[in-house]
Amino acid sequence: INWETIKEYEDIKFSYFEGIAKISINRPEKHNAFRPQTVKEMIDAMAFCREEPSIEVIILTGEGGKAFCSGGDQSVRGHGGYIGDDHIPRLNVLDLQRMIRSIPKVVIASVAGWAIGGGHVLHVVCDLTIAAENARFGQTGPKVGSFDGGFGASYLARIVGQKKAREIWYLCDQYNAQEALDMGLVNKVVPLEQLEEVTVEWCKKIQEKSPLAVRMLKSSFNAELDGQAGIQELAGNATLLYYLSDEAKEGFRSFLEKRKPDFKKFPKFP
Ligand code: 1HA
Repeated sequence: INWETIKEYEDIKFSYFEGIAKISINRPEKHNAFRPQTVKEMIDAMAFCREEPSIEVIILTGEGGKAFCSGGDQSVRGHGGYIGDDHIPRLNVLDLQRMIRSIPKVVIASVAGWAIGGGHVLHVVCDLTIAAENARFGQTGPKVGSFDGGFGASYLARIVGQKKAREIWYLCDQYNAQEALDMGLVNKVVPLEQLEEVTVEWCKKIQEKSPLAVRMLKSSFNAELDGQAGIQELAGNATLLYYLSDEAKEGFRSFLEKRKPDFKKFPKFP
């Protein structure tokens, strides 16, 4: 696969192939742990993906084949968060999690090796996860002095059930790819050397489908779980569809033409 660089970054690779964008954490010497800069770059790339119409599906992954992401970089943890060059402690990965959920395009986590801690939560919030046989999953928060009580707890529990989610967090055990598949935590397990190929195949299958239908489905899945923000997302898509109708256009046109709108002519459905 001939990936073309979209933009150069320090901590991530951001590339494009036939409607697919790939955001790949590039800190393999730290098992792709993220620091504030890493997350800042991922947020920037995600924002680009949202705005760019030629990007249809997004892959989130890590370089090196040994790790997807091992969570927050513990060596830059300080008083109040993860500390970057500006000396300000941040938990900006939470913003990235929300972006992954709300972007109106499917995001697929392609996981080789470790998906641990905040890195585990990143795959959890993706729409789909394809795991290589060497993938290992788990949370470490209570071991290293952290916890993610947001999507990392409640959305994880929606996926694997309350008992299993509590086990994952309280025991901080690690789970292999087959165990992850068995608990519904991942969609598919493939040999490591086929990971990228199968991930791209899944992207292609999604790309053949009606983009508006897929978009509506993503926001529908979110709506049930994300409260008013979820409903806002779904409703925003309903507004988008409504704006495409002649009935909605009659509204603003009549205003501009300084006449009464004529909505009578539009069909009423049972
Ligand atoms: O919980 C949150 C948040 C909650 C709310 C809001 C925001 C949050 C943001 C982040 C997080 C978190 O992510 S907390 C959880 C942080 N992550 C961890 O606790 C995982 C730490 N790593 C490990 O447990 C292990 O490295 C491993 C099980 C993934 C792999 O073990 P292995 O194969 O024995 O490799 P290891 O030798 O440990 O790691 C290779 C190198 O990568 C080591 O560096 P070296 O000694 O060779 O110089 C290791 O220190 C480094 N490394 C691995 N993970 C991290 C890391 N360095 C910094 N931070 C890491 N997370």
